[in-house]
Amino acid sequence: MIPVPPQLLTFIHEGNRFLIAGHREPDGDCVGSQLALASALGRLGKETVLCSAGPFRRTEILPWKDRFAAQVPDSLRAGARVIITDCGALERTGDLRPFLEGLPLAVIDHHAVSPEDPGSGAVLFLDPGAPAAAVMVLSLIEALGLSPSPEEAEAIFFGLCTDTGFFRHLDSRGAGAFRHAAALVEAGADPKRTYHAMYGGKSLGARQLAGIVLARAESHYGGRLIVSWENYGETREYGAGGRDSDAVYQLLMSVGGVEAVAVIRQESPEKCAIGLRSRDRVDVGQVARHFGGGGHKNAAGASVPGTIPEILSQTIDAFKEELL
Ligand SMILES: [Mn+2]
Repeated sequence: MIPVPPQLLTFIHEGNRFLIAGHREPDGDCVGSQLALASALGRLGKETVLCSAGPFRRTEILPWKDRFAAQVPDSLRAGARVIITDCGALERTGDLRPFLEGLPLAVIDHHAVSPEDPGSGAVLFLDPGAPAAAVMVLSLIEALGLSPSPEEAEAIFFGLCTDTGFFRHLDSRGAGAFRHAAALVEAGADPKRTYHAMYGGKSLGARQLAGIVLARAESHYGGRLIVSWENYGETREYGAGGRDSDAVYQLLMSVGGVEAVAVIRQESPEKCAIGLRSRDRVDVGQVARHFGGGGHKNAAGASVPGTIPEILSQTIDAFKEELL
């Protein structure tokens, strides 16, 4: 792991008030790393404001929704510094961006971001090899001379489990994640509780919608790519209890011979989100960037204007380079 840059410690020591933000449509790593960071800075006597543009779509993060502000009043922006976690640039913070712009900025991220993305003058702690932004926050907490509290350990463990699919996505280079996991469990994290928080609590409607998406799946490139979709009406009818895309990806990725999965979700009548997963060699991050999106090699996404049939055929085409 890349060590915590001393400039980040200085950035924290010299500030009194911190706006702690992450990417729009937060996940467990984003929320967990923000919560742990805010808690640790609070123990150092700093004032913290947790903020997120939302929307909080995933059921597992709903319990923390009320801790996050969607807007920051000027009175709290005064003299504040910004730290974004699990997020490499202000544009990924969505509607929060106007509240964060113009303030001193530090970035903690494990996505493949280029140092220019956050803009000049930002303090950068970037480690594309880290399994989750949350474990980078753990390193930061330790570098600040603290040990994680039980609540911080739980939040960081939640982030680590989210981004590793409860350790399923790790390979033979993943020993560090297990060392972090052991330390976090010793500090108070509870794997059984975290597992139920992550994978329980789904609505029946979300499972039924997953069934519709599965029934519609079609294979391309000789079975190496599977695509499916859900329309706006279905998202609204069944999806109110939270989406269950992880279960859909997991089931489709387990089909013999499949190398990548794309699920298109109509977000509004004019716009669709493309969710992408892959195994090993196929780089869906590259496919997502083709659509102006981003992410990791094996998990990525983009938000694209257009109808489902248009985006479906564009998505299949975009895999040509990876699969032909
Ligand atoms: Mn992450």
